Amino acid sequence: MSPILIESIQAIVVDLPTIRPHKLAMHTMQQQTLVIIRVRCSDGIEGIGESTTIGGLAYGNESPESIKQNIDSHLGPLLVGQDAANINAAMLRLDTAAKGNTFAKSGLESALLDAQGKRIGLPVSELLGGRVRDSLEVAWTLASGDTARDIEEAERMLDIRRHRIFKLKIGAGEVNADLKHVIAIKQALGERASVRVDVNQAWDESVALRACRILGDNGIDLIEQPISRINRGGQIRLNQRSPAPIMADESIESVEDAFSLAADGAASIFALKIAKNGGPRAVLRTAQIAEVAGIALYGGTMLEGAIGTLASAHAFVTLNKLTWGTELFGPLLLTEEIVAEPPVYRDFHLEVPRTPGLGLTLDEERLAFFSRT
Ligand code: MUC
Ligand code: MG
Repeated sequence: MSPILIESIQAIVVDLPTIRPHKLAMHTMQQQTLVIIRVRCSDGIEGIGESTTIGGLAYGNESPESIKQNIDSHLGPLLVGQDAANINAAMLRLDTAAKGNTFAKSGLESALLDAQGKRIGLPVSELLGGRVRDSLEVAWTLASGDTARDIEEAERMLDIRRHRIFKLKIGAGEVNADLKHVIAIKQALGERASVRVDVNQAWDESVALRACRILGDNGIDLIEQPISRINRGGQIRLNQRSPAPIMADESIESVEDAFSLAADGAASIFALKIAKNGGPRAVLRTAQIAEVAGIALYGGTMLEGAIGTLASAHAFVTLNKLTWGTELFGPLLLTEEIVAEPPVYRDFHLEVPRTPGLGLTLDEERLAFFSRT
């Protein structure tokens, strides 16, 4: 039987409005930009994927525009004409010819998995070895920048049973004001919620040593990426001294980063992100490193829309243990959809479809409407 070939690859930049501004240490998002990947195959099947980042180049090394350009000029042409069903060979070809570019590779790997799942009638989770759960607990990020508004938002989420884990984005402001903001929210929510912070690398070690102690002493459950990804010594010391566990996020830009963080004892929790590792298969390698090193896991997001969110979710439902849950709420931050059936959030969880592939269909009209030409 002749192989099914990859016939064409398209990367489409889509700008979508958000429900409110989303304030991170390095950038305030006023909208979100997705890169949607379409992989068309010779058997008529199309796979869809997503390569999305935050704040142009503010967060990572790839921007929506560079992702599209690198797929159009380099990565796409390497895949056209290759066997669509051999995802190992396709990704090896990309890794051999192109360094880094994990966001772009993640969207391509997701699209190949989606196509293969549709082809053989299996959900992506089953292509990845099989799921051990059908839904994932989902945290919400409070990032309006205003304490009273954040408390109101958290209360609403608890009332409608959508979220009971809250991550606060801090680090943009003065540290004592940030600590006051976090403690006020924890006091308002009490034992009804898990409250965590993400500093997005904004502190230096001298600030972080004191701040982590205060946060831990005030009931904050987890501290994400308090200092620069470059300061490995500082991360090791903080991991030993902080009363609240330290999670690595920006420190992991590849599976190799995950290995060296684990070897150095620089974090006790890893944020798993398909975009940072190069796809749903690649992120599971990071998860396996963590598992054997005794590092706990959390299902992270780059605030992707429905496609990137479900590509992540299909990988995360295969994990033995996800001690810290996930933050796969990206689609809920957007006011518009480009898929026919949005992901289902119910009772603090995201439900992961059992239909073939990722379980999503593009809404062509809406995609065309929100695409940059
Ligand atoms: C990050 O740094 O974790 C994830 C959730 C959120 O609000 O921001 C992102 C990025
Ligand atoms: Mg983070």
